[in-house]
Amino acid sequence: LVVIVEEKFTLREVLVSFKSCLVDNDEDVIVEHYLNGWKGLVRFMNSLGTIFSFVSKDAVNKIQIMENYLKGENGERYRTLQSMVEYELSSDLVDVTKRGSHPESGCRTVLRLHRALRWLQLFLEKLRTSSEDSKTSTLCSEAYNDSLANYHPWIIRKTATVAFLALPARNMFFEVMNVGTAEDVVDMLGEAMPYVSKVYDFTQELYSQHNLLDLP
Ligand code: 1Q0
Repeated sequence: LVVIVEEKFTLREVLVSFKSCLVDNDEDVIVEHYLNGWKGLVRFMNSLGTIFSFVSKDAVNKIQIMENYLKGENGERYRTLQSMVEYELSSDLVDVTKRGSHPESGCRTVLRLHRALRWLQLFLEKLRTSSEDSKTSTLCSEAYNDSLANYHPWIIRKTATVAFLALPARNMFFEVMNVGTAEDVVDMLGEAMPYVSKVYDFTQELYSQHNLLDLP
């Protein structure tokens, strides 16, 4: 007898998990928890349908790269974003101006996720303040154009734009989030997004201090 247990899973838990990333008075981010937040987001992404698998595939790949560092012999150096940046920079493990012998540094890998987190922030904020008849594809592509699109070549932008058209409607989206009524969703986003913002802001500041915002 095989019993399949459907795990109860809500977007609230995922977003709030970003809270546990922050340590030392919000002056550092635990990489393992950051990746857990991302894994939760990927699960939501996958529940939206296979069209989005080309997006989640890249995110999964980047999560995997980071998990390998964490499991590796220098795993301790990758415990927090701050320690990762210090370690990789001081050991010359980052391609700073053009891709070379370190195409998959932790710093450049996290930067890709960090930029995607900005998209998420913009998109969920739009969703939170949207009216009932708003189109998710419009909200999503506006958020994308103001963030990730600036780092993507034409072919990816084009593909992403087509994929957005397949996004479910606003009420469907809210249902998938599994937090209750539309009103509950709006409340939840208002409560949970500040955690995501804090993580985003910290990372942005750290990367800007070390001139890492344009890593190839
Ligand atoms: C829900 C709608 C999804 C829309 C996602 C927006 C992103 C769209 C386009 C991304 C295409 C990515 C293809 C690969 C790009 C890479 O070239 C790029 C750069 O990396 P590299 O190594 O080539 O320099 N990679 C990235 O820019 C990273 C992109 C990761 C995007 C991951 C976005 C995952 C977000 C998931 C959150 C979904 C949760 C939504 C809430 C749903 C609630 C029901």
